Amino acid sequence: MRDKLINKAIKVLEDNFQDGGFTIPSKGLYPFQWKWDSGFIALGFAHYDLKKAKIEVETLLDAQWENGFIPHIIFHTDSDSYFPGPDFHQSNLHPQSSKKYRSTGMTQPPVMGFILERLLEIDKGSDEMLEFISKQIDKVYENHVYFYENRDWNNEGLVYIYHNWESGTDNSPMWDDIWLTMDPPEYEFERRDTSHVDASQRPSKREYDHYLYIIDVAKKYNYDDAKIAEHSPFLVLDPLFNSILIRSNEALIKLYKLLGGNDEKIAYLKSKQQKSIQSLNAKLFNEELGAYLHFDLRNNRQIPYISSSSFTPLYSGAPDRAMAERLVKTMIQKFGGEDRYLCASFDPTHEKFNPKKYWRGPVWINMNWMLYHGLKRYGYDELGQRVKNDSLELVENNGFFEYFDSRKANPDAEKSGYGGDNFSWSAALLIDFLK
Ligand code: 9YW
Repeated sequence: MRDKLINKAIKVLEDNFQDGGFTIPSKGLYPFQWKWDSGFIALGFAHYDLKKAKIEVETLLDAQWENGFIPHIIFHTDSDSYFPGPDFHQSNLHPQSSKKYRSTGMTQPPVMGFILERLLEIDKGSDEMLEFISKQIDKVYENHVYFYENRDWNNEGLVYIYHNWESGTDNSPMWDDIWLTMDPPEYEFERRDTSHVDASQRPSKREYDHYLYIIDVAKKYNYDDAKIAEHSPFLVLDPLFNSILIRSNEALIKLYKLLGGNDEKIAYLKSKQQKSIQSLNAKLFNEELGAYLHFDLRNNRQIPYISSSSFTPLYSGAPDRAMAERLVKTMIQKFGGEDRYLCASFDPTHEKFNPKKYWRGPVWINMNWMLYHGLKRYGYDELGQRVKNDSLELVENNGFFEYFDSRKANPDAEKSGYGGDNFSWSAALLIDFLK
């Protein structure tokens, strides 16, 4: 069974690997290279084809801008099966954008630090992998410096996102109250996603109007970070994004130490790390709700909803013992009923929960992968194992879908896999789970 599943996962990755040296997340629906997908995908390749794992990382980092920024989508081809494409985003408005690749002018969670660390683990610390890392690591470091120097608005070690797509959790109910503060124009455009996937599993047209409008604001200022921070109607501190940054800092420090030298870079990362952890705990942890929350910088308040992102600080190592205990309690009480798979992307006890709609409730394998490692880090082995087993069961029963229904008895459908099929990170992380 295990081998059969791994072989199927390999087939998904092989079919999605493209000539240009990158892997699409899912055919039709997502025809380009996405930043955080690439990292997770590289882990799947690394278990059976190290060359492809390295190419995936290299191609992504090759699209880095002169200021250290790495875009969320690299448009390697002219595919028109996706909207909004390169002509809408116009990354060339930014003076330091890549001259080689067209891309978006927004980013995604900085996973590459911990991805490099995991690649070295998978390759058992080999000299070849260390050599590869030594060639790539400065680009990842520069990406972290970019974040701290340009996106840490209050100089508190926490970096902002200016668009919901930067969070990776596109249509989460987290943003609903922000949408209420905006009244974007009605855009005329042709949706492409809903020609590949059932519309009930995707964001609404009106939600897309908001997404497009924020991009237009950023474009008006040529994607200048300071101007965006001043004018974007959306400006948020995301516990997921910041936890990933913290976890990747930790990995970079470890890898630089292994490589030797680099004292200044290590010192920089360490000082930022300390500040980030302190502020994450002080500003985003909510004792009453027992979870880390998003912070809306524009409206200066915590957003009082719990999602799977609320637990990802476990992966970063930021929570102290008591906080970790509190998080686990919340996860079990609200997300962990016997009738549920862990971990729903949004609080199943909340009225905004929707078990079929994208980031408003379904289980995502990449989130589960981070939660598994986070729970293990704090010694919650049994709960971690449950997250892992649930992930495997969902994929085994339904296939390599993009997201899954968290209800064990699903009254709505025979299959509980939704969104894109043959989805790359579901395949890649299944391999990493099983190896
Ligand atoms: C979109 C590619 C991306 C992921 C995001 C996910 C989705 C794209 O797909 O966004 O058009 O909505 O939300 O996290 O990187 O898999």
